[in-house]
Formats: sequence, C-alpha cells, structure tokens
Amino acid sequence: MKVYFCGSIRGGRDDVHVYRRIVQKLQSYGSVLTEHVSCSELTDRGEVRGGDRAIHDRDVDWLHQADVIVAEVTQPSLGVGYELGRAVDMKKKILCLFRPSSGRRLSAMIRGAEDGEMFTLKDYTEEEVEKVLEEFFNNLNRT
Ligand code: 6IA
Repeated sequence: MKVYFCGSIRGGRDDVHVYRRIVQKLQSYGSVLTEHVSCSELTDRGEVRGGDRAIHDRDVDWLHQADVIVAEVTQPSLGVGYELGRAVDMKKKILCLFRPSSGRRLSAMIRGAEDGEMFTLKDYTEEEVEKVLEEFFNNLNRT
C-alpha cells in the first residue's frame, strides 16, 4: 500500500514531532511517499532544485499513485488544504487528523468535507494517535 502523508511545511513546523509519530506508524502499513514532511531537518526556509514547480508536480504525481491520504491538519497549511482538495477530486480515501487541544477551530472546508465514506475526520489527542491510525487501517482492510 502507498500512503501519502500531508503536514504543514511553510505553514509552520510546530507539530513536526507529531508528524514523525504518525509517519512511523504509517510505515507499518505500507510505504510513505512523503516521509520528508516528518523530517525535523526540513525547515520552512530551504530551497530545492527545480524550485516550487518541481515540488508541486512531484507531489501531485505521488497523490495520483497513493492508495490512501493521511493529513495532520491542526497547523493550518495552504499546501495541505490544496492537496486535500486535489485528493477529493481524485476520489482517494482520506483520513484527516485534528487536535482540538490546540485551541484552534478547524476550517469548515475540512470538517465539512467529512462524508462517512471516502473522507474521514478524526479529532484526537497526541497520546492516542497510534490507536486512531490502527482503527482506520483495520476498517480499511475490511472494505
Ligand atoms: O503550504 P505548506 O508548505 O505548509 O504545504 C505543505 C504540504 O505541501 C505538505 O503536505 C507537502 O506534501 C507539500 N509540500 C510543500 N512543500 C514541500 C516540499 N518542499 N517538499 C515536498 N512537499 C512539499 C518544500 C521544502 C522547502 C522549504 C525546502
């Protein structure tokens, strides 16, 4: 199984330790195409060869390849929102994870996208993240 993980980069790296925990768990279910998102050395300031177009085109290509999309949406990120919109259009199976303890209110365009089938939104606490992922992937294998 190929998993595409979304997390904030230029939106801010405050939650990178949570991304790390999520990606570690995801790797027990399949290959994570976007492991770099959880890498604490990746800052919001770096540059890559080919520039932003190369990043965009490669990521959209990976989205097409992915069987499932998992997004940590607590830290608001335009890139993550864009990826989710594209993934909905591609009819991918999506899990969004949000931590209410952040004191933030999640965008209505994410919470309101939940449909009980392809798009799942889960409010969670950091301590239970592995359990939440287990539940999601166990159900996925049954459908
Ligand atoms: O708007 P954001 O930067 O927060 O968007 C983050 C999302 O867009 C992540 O889920 C990534 O999949 C994708 N993304 C954004 N920037 C990159 C990137 N390099 N490499 C891979 N995926 C990205 C930018 C790093 C650069 C600062 C060296």
